[in-house]
Amino acid sequence: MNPLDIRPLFPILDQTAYGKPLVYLDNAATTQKPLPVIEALSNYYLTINSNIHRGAHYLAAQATEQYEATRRKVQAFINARHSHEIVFTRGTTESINLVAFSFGQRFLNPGDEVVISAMEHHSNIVPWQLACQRHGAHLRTIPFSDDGVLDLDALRSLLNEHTRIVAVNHVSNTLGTVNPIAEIVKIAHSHNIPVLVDGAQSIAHMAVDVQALDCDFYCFSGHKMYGPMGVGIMYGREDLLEQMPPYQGGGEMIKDVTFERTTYNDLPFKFEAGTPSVGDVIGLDKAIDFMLQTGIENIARHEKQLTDYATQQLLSIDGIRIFGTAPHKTSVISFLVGNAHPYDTGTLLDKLGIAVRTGHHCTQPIMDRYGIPGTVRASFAAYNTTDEVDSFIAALNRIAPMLM
Ligand code: C6P
Repeated sequence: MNPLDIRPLFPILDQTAYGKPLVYLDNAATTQKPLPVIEALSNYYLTINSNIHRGAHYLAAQATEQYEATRRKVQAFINARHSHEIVFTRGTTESINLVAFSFGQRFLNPGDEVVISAMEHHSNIVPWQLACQRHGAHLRTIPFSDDGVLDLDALRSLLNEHTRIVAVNHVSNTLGTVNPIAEIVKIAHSHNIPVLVDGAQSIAHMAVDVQALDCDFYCFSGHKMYGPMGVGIMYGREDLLEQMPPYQGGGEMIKDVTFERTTYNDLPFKFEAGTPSVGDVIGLDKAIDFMLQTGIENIARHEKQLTDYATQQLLSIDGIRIFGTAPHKTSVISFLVGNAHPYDTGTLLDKLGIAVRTGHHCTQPIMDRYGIPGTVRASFAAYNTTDEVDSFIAALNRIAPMLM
C-alpha cells in the first residue's frame, strides 16, 4: 500500500503548524477522517436530517434505512452472528459503561470477582470499580511483564468460582501490545466466564472477527477507525444481551409504558434509549468502506513497516527508552528522552510540527508499574509516510540534546 494514494482523501494533513509541515502522529487518540466520511456527514444534514424509527415520513424513512444499513455493515465488518447484537453508543467508554452497569445488575453479587488486566485504559477500569462498589464485588488484575506481555499463568490462577467476567483490551493504547484474545477467551470460557474486549485500539489496525475470537462483548469507537466522533459500538452475544436489563431508560427502548410497569423493546433497541447520533452512524458506514477499500491487511503491513522503522531509528538516539516492546505490537510507540518530562518533549516536538500525545494516556496504573510520570506517544495510521517518520526522528535528534 502506498500511503500517498490515500493522502488526498485527508486534506487536513496538508497544512503547516508553526510554519512547519504538520506531521500527525497522534492517531491512537483519534484518526483523521477521509473525505467520504466528511461528505456523508454533511450530506446527511443537507438532505435527510430527521429522527429515526419514529417519523412516518420520507426523510425519516431514509435516515432510518441508512442508520440500520450501517448496523448491518458493522455486523459484517466484525462478523457478528446477528445485526441486533450491534448496539450503537457514543464510544468505547459508553459501551463499556453499558456492559459494566447492565451485566453487573444481572450477574454481580457480593463476594463476586471481576478480572481486568493491569494494562487497561481507565475506561475499562473505572466502570468495573463502580460496578464492584454497587454490588459488593472485588476487582482483580492480571499483571504484565516489563516488555508489556500479559501473564496468562496469573490469569489462570486468578479465575475461580467467584469470577463473573474477564475484561481486557485487545491492544494497549500505551504499550501497543496485542493481547492474545482468543487464548484468553478459551481460558475464561473453560470456567464458563464471559469475556469483554476493549477493541478501541485494535479495530483500525487488524481484521476483527468476534466469532473467531469467541468473545462475549467487543467495544470500540468510530473516531479511532477513520469515522466520526460521537459514535461507538457495543457488540454483545445475543443470549447475554437478552438477559441483561436496560442501561438507560427513555424513548425507543420500550414496548409499553404505564405508571405501574414498563416492558422493554427487542434487541438492539432495548439498549439505545433516546435519539442517537444518526449522522455520525451514517458517517461510520463510509469509514468502514474506506478501511475495506484500502485493505485491512495492507494497512496493518504498512503500519508495521513504519513502526519497525521508527523503533529502530528511535533506538539510535542516545538516552531514548521505549515502554512496550512486546513481540506482537500495533503502531504505538511510547518513549521517554532521558529523564525529561514527557510534556517538555511533546511541547518541543509540537513547535517543530510533530503532533504526539504526552502524559499517562488514561492508563495511570501502567505509569505506576514503570515508576514514571508518563510517556511521549507516537502512533501511526494508514496515511503516515516514511518521510514523516524521518521528520519525527530529525526533530527528536534536534531536541534530545536540549533535554538531557
Ligand atoms: N484512548 C488515547 O489517546 P473513547 O474515548 O470512549 O473513544 O475511548 C476510550 C478508550 C478505551 N479504551 C482504550 C484502549 C482507549 O485507547 C481509549 C481511548 C485515547 O489513548 C484517548 S484517552
